[in-house]
Amino acid sequence: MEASAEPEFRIAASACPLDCPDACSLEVRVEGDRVVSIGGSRINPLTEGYICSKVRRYPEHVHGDRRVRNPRIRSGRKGSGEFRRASWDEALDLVADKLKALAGRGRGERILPLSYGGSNGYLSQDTTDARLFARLGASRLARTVCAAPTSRAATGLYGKMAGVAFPDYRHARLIVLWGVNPQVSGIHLVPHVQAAQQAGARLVVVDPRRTRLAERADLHLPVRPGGDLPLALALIRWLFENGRANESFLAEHAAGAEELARRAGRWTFAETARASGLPAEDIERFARLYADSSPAVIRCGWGLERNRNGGSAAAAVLALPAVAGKFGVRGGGYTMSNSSVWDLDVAAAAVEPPAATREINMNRVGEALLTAEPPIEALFVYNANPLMTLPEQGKVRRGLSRDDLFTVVFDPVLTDTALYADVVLPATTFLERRELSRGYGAFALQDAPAVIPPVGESRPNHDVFADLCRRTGVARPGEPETGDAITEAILDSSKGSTRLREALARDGLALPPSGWTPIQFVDVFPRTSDRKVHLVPEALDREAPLGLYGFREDPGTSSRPLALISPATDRTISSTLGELVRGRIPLSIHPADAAARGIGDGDDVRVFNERGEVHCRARHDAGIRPGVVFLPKGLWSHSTENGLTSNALAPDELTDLGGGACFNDARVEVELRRKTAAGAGPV
Ligand SMILES: Nc1nc2c(c(=O)[nH]1)N[C@H]1C(S)=C(S)[C@@H](COP(=O)(O)OP(=O)(O)OC[C@H]3O[C@@H](n4cnc5c(=O)[nH]c(N)nc54)[C@H](O)[C@@H]3O)O[C@H]1N2
Ligand SMILES: Nc1nc2c(c(=O)[nH]1)N[C@H]1C(S)=C(S)[C@@H](COP(=O)(O)OP(=O)(O)OC[C@H]3O[C@@H](n4cnc5c(=O)[nH]c(N)nc54)[C@H](O)[C@@H]3O)O[C@H]1N2
Ligand SMILES: [Mo]
Repeated sequence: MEASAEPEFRIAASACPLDCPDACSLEVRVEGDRVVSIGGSRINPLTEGYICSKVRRYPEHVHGDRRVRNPRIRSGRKGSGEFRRASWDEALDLVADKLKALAGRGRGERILPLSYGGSNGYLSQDTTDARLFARLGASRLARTVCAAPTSRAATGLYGKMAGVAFPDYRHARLIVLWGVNPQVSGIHLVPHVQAAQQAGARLVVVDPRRTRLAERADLHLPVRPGGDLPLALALIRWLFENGRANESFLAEHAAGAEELARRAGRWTFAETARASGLPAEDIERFARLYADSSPAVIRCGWGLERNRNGGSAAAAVLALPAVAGKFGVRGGGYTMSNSSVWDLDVAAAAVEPPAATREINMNRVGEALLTAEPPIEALFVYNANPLMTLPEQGKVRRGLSRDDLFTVVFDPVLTDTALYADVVLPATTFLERRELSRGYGAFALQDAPAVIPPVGESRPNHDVFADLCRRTGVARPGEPETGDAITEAILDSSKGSTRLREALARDGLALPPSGWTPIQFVDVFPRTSDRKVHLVPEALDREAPLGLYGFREDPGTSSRPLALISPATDRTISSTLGELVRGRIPLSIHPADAAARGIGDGDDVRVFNERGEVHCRARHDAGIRPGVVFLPKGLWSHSTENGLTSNALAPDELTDLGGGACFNDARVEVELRRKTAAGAGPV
């Protein structure tokens, strides 16, 4: 008999731990040791059986030609990407010797661990790695590249209260998408927005770009980047001045309402129009629509935090539902990040409390590599691709090029950053190891086993850092080291560990104690000391340079008039999967801005400021606000002509709260480099 044409396969359950709100439950098709396709399952109810186009391409990432299969040691100059193959023993002994030598001479602070969002899984970060670096006395990293300002605001005002669940958006009469683009960055919210619209709900989108959802909105407010703070304060002022503030809610549930009203007082519609670049009548229309609609829900994203006013802007947006009294009903309130609904404590697995060593803000890593005293002599990169994701790419690259810097890059793929490594270590992807994970939108905790064996000689993070603890002599007997032991320790840290274990074992998924569709101020309350909303929290007021809600003007100048923004696209997750992006990626520019510069659609341009320049093509885009240009985040060097990206133009100044990144404060000029016959093509 002839063998069947259909190869042997099996379907395995998994969960996506990548940096996204949705935390999809997955169905993975495996043939032999290979992942051949990935789709969504229904274990996480939010996933509803479908996933994004990026993760559908994940098999190409797992088995692709940029995959690192063995440890490598540098053989050429830094950045050349020339390596020789090494054994794990040789590579880890080399790394351990370097780390031990620094720590042994009391120079542990010259070691900098650098990790961020590669995997949001609990096992990926802050377990044995934290133990290793704390015991070596390494410098600490402030993980601020994303969500630091919004997180400060949400903590200060509400102690990070759980937000409105995506399925409850169907109950809203008004949905506000503020600095968020779920069509690419968390797709499972979209059908709920559409269902609400079909049932008659209004949609407002605040975004400098006319995103696909903005096209279908009742009101699109193409705010100038960084203008969200005046816009939110204008609504707050109008609510207070027109008797539309909910005084009884504020009296019962809020502190600081009078002070907030006072600070919002200067933001008349006219003054706000000047600062935000929006027509005064649209701002007023927004204010009336918000006051008149209930339930009204605000989905606050991260687009509004990535500028000098980001923290105060997020705070003002989050203050709105309190001032207008939008809580207490299904589909009313706000959604920010829901990651803190879990009481799991990863530190329980690390065992070691962090040492009180110096802290380096990751947005200033370029600067730190070049000027920190004492200098950084060993950099250990994992779960991150700093060359392509941090501000001041030029500084980061010069730092990584230092001959006296010893750099380790631990990643499943050979990233642009890895080209600068002395030692490259192959990491497993989440499909090759157990992972306990949760999203920051969906209310779902998932425990997923490995679905294939490690590709090549790759190993999981916790395993390699446990090994390094032993090789550097800082390991102690009995500490959790395996994926299973670490998972147990993390689950043990929850007050509801028995319930979580039962649910995970039974369903592969657990819901938080609040359930998966809590109503704000009915099922969940602020986790502040007095369970009230703090509208002008003192700590935030002290931290912000101009005080909370203080506005800093646009940093544009006559020679750098254009605001360069770099939001997410549906091609990558931050820089993850960027190796699969084919062709060059163009800069989006409004036709009027292009015409003023003699730039045709598809022409080669130079985007520049005092920090550097990016060479790419221009693409005319009438959907972008004039005065704003757009080159996405997460590109790899092969995606532009000269290998630099928007990060080369982004300042390393910090946001008003949380020490966050000011990517969208990049101010640039664009110049024609060469006329081309070809158009920019599809993007
Ligand atoms: N210009 C510009 N830049 C930006 C932004 C912007 O708005 N504009 N936004 C930023 C935002 S929102 C974020 S979150 C940051 C993200 O910044 P990063 O965290 O540096 O970027 P990622 O692409 O998430 O990088 C993750 C790396 O981790 C690797 N990885 C995945 N899983 C594992 C694992 O299990 N083990 C190990 N060792 N490695 C793993 C991936 O292969 C990838 O190379 O980028 C920021 N960069
Ligand atoms: N496909 C995909 N999904 C992702 C990611 C990804 O890279 N790709 N990244 C993940 C990560 S790390 C994060 S943090 C989230 C981010 O999720 P989002 O917050 O949705 O994404 P951003 O890309 O930060 O920007 C959202 C929108 O803000 C707009 N924007 C830019 N500047 C401003 C401003 O000053 N004010 C206002 N109101 N809007 C502005 C942008 O044009 C963009 O449409 O998405 C996650 N999901
Ligand atoms: Mo992010």
